[in-house]
Amino acid sequence: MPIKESELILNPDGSIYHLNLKPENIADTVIFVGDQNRVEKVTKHFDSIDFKTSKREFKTHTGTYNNKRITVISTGIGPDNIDIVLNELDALINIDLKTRQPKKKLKSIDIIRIGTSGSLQKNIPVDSFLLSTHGLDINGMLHSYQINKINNTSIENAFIKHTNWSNVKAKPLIIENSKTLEKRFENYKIHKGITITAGGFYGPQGRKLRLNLQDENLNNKIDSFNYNNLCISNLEMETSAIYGLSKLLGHNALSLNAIIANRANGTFSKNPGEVIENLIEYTLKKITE
Ligand code: R1P
Repeated sequence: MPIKESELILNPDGSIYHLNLKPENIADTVIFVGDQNRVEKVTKHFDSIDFKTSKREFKTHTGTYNNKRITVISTGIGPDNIDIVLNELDALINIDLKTRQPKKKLKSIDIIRIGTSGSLQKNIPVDSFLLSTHGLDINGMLHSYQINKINNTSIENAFIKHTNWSNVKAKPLIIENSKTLEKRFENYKIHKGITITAGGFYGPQGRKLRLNLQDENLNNKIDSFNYNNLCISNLEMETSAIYGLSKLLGHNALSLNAIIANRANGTFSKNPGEVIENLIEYTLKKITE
């Protein structure tokens, strides 16, 4: 049965609904950034750019860097946007948009997030790089899918017990990165850890301005969580959604984070632009090595 027009929505020119892309517009290596203005910060390094488009927060450039074709897409903020970007990107690759049927031979792509993030540990300072070994999903988006083959129940249960997690909130899920990509991008200077992906910036990440929080001590409990030497290193808003949907759809994903805030000692980078630029250059070098 073809997928109905209401479920797989195409624009009049045949491009996919939100991303405004056609299958030929994307490469097999895709870099995600949050901020639209970060797309140019990556593609200014390219030898050439052969395609550009944008719609809402989703801006895309495809071009060549050191003879490798790479696509850069801005995802905007949050796991809800990742749901749109991953599903539409996969549809461009693995669904025949003319027949509206999944292709017989499915293809995998590499997805690398270059993001910013706040560290939770004193020993992961501002201006350092962090590679997410796992995404710890506390926002609930992935529960809309059948995730029971990709999550890690024993770590989740330890986290639920350690934090006395409220059962009115979404059940936490732990999803691993692509180990193949991790091996390519790690080096002795990069910190590693579990990244928590929250569904908001303030209350969901334990920031208190004028509103009281459901659990004022949550960040302290998160800091002290340790499961067989796995610790929670940082908080942001996309990684677990990227890891979860990539695993379900059969793609390889890795999240790299420029640490611009340290929540443990209250510091913020004096030059966040520079650490992001350094991470962009590092990522491009590793992609083409
Ligand atoms: C919040 O300010 C945003 O910054 C972080 C969070 O994950 C969230 O998207 O990442 P990006 O800078 O990659 O968007």
